[in-house]
Parts: sequence; C-alpha cells; structure tokens
Amino acid sequence: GDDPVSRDLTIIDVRLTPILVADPPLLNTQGVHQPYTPRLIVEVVTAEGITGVGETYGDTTYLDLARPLAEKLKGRQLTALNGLFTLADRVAVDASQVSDAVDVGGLRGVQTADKLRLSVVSGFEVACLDALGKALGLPVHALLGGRLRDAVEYSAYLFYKWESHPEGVICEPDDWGAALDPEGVVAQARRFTERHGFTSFKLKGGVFPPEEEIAAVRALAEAFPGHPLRLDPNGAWSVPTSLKVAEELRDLLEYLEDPTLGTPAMAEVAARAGVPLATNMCVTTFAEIEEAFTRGAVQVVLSDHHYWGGLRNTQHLAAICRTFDVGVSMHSNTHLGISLAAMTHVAATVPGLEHACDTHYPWQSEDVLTERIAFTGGRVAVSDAPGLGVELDRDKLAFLHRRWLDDDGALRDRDDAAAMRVADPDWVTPAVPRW
Ligand code: GKR
Ligand code: MG
Repeated sequence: GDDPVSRDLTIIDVRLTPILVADPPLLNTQGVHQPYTPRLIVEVVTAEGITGVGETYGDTTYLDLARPLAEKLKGRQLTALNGLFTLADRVAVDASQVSDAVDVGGLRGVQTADKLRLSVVSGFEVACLDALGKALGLPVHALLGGRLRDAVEYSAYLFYKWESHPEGVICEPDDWGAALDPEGVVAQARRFTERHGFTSFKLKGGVFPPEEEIAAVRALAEAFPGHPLRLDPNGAWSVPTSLKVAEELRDLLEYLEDPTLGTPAMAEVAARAGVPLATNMCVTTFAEIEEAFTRGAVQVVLSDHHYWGGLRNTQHLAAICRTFDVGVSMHSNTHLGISLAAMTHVAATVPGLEHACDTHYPWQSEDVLTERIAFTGGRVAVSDAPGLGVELDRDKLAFLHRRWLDDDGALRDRDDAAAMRVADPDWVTPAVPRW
C-alpha cells in the first residue's frame, strides 16, 4: 500500500554503467582535459521495480571497488545508508584496496584509498536517495531535512581553453572558442552570461605565469564590475607568489582558491593575504579539518559530495564549518546532470550558503538525462519532484557506454598530462610550486 513502512524497499538489483563523456580542451596546471572523460552511472532497483540513479568518477580504480560493492548491496534495504560506509570498507579489504596514498598531487588533494571509497559510496548513496524519494513520493531535499531555498546559485567556471583538441584527435567539436589571454577569458565569461545568466565567475588558473592570470582577473573585474570573482591555480604557486597575487587582487576577489599546496603553506598565505582562501585541495577529508581550521589556513571549504562520501556527509561537513565560522561552497569536476541534481538538492539544505557553487556542467554537451538541467540567471531550481527529479535516457546511456566499450583503454582513466603530451610530447606535469 502507500504506507511507507509497508513498502518493500529491498534492493534487488544494481546496475553499473561506465561511460565516456565528451570534454572540451580545458587547460589546468596538470595539462589539458582529454576529449572524453570517464564517469560511472549507478542504478539501484528495488523489489517494487523503482529505480534510483547516481553518478560518480568512472576511472578503473573506482570501477574496481564499485563492482563488488554493487554485488554486496543486493538484498539490503534502501534506507541502510549509514551501512554503506562499512560495506565499502569491507569490500576494499576483500579487494586489498586499502593501501595508503595512491596518487599525490592530483587536483583534488592527496588521493587516498579512503577517499576513493567515499567517492564510490557517494554514487550509491545518491542512487539510494533517489529511489527512496521516488518510493515515498518525496524530493531528495526533503529526505535531507528540507530545502532552505528554492534555487541554488552556480558560478561560471572559466577555463583557459584551446579552440579545439589537437589535430587528428577524435573528439566532439565545441562552440566555446579559444581563451588564451584576458580578452579570450572575458569573451568566454560573456558567453557564460548569455547562455546561462551566471553572475559569479571562477577562473581556473595555474596555467600561465601569474602576471597573465592577474591581468585576466583585472579584465573580468572591468567587464563585470562588482561581480564575485575567484581564481584557482590548484596550488601552483609558492607562498611568496601567492602573497604577491593576493596583494594585487585582494580588492577584486571574493576568494583565492588553493593558491599553494598543503595546510602549513596555506596558513602562511592566509595570515597575510588580506583575502579569504578557499580550498578543495588541502581540506578534502574529515581528518584534515582540525589542523587546517585551528591554523586558520582556510576560510571557505569547497564541499564535493563525491569525495566527501555523499549528500549526508556534505551536510556534516557544512555543520563543522559553521561551528568554526568557516564558509562553505562547492567544488566540481567534470560531471553530468545526475550529479548536478544531487549537488542542487544538498546545497538547498545547507544553511548560510553564501557563495555560488562551482559546476562543470555547462562544459558537458552530452548527458544521460532525457532533459538537460537548465540554469536560469545562473541558478538551478530545486526540484520538488520525487527523488532527484531527473530521468535517465537509456539510449543516451547506451551510446556513451558503447563509446567506453569501444575505447582501447586509453581514455578509461582520466590523465590530463597524457592529453597534453599529444600536443607537446615533452610535457610533464610541472612540479609544484610551479611559480
Ligand atoms: O577539471 O581541470 C579541472 C579542474 O581543475 C578540476 O579537476 C579541479 O578538481 O575544478 C577543480 C578545482 O576546483 O580545483
Ligand atoms: Mg579548486
């Protein structure tokens, strides 16, 4: 019947579909985005035939954990969200995936087995919440305690960008044009405002010498007076360089994101920067919070439900930030509409969200939804439909999965340095600090 307690919320099937999604040639300090990036689409199916969807990273290491976890989920209850973490821990032990740091110096802080597990869990948690919401006729935000706002603001995520991927590389063309100097960055920002109405801008830096990126921020400030601006070089600068940039830009920036790497260096910059520092690199796990907060290393933490372990953990993070009077905002990596919907639901529930969230979504011309999620005035409306309020398009999913199947393995693991070597065979990801 309709009584929630009499519903059969048993998970009887879990489908995992790895896909490759088109990505434009966006530059960062490691290199350039590959023409296609891996994502994993998670579907949980209940005994009543309700399907919930989730999305997370799709690289091989994530798939290797997601597959056994999917098996273990069958027969469990949709509502057993807390148990997902212990289940994932057990799976990781079985698969001997409990080594320490597996990748130091990526763009999301130190990559540990623990974080990898949380990222996998996030895809399942979101899928379970979507299914639960559909079963109960409630939006995901209601399952998280209810929305505090009816729309969530996002920032235009500006990137230095080539016109197209290198010649001869199979890719999907894009119509954003090149952005390799201040003029190009401003033109890109204008396109963002025309297409989606964004009023807040973030420039991905760490690509060109700091003076050029300072000039780009100045050009943005001139073109969009009074609008919130951020610059994020992904830790490419030394402490003195960070301080110099801060001095030049402090009156123009809402915050400076990860100017340098590591809590001690960030604390040194924060003490004298005169502008708030934000991070998605030095505080990326609960264990990193204490040192960073007590040293005053960061003033804004960029949450990301993928690597913090889901929507409920994102709320926990926000509560800790609130306690220490540290702001929250949201980080994003290449993602599709399922994740944008999840980000929007959780962001809608976070009190005191004063900064626009980041999203890569406008860069993704492809999606697995029947309808793309729209930005109006740079905002996404919070859906009150059951679950996430999105619908999977099986044809699109099959098409992008086919691309993954047909790949010879070259693109199944995101590698921005490898993509850069296609254009510049001598490229190695620069040692940090680069400047
Ligand atoms: O996609 O190139 C990129 C970004 O640099 C991304 O990988 C970062 O994780 O967007 C992220 C950030 O804010 O640092
Ligand atoms: Mg960042």
